[in-house]
Amino acid sequence: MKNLLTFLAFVLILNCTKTERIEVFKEFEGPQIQKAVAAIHPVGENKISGTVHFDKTESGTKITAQVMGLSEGEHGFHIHQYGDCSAPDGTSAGGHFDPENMQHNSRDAEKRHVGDMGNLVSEGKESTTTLNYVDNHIFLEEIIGRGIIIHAGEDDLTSQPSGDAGARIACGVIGVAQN
Ligand SMILES: [Cu+2]
Ligand SMILES: [Zn+2]
Repeated sequence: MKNLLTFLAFVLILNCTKTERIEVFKEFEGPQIQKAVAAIHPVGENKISGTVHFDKTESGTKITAQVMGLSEGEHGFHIHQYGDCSAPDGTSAGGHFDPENMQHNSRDAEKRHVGDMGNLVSEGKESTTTLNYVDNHIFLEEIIGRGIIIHAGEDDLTSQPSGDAGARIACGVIGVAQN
């Protein structure tokens, strides 16, 4: 009996290696994501290119979009559910990214789809369209791997479920960027 207890105590000591495994898992935890980026590619015959950067800051996620080739006017600009630009019309990106089951709205609204970034406002195909703002609904950890879609028309910020912004003319996938 005494030998058995000694044996069990020995087994318990051996099991201490479990804490070492936990240490190893801690070391393999993914890096803290500070920045993400999506390269924008044309859908179909459109000639659109650009980048959208997402930077984690104290006040929220800083969004910096630079897009070339947009026709003059407003173009709906959203994060869509899937990082899948494979369909010829961009529909593989799914609907607006909406993890909280909200209504479509403007980027300034308190209740909105997380993916609602409003419109890009272009001065014409020859100019670079930019958008810079800080977003308090978008968190890097939940948008990595999802899609960016730019639309042919204006997001009216009210129509459901997606602002009636028309066809999808550009698409990108959000990935981890170098810090
Ligand atoms: Cu969209
Ligand atoms: Zn929406």
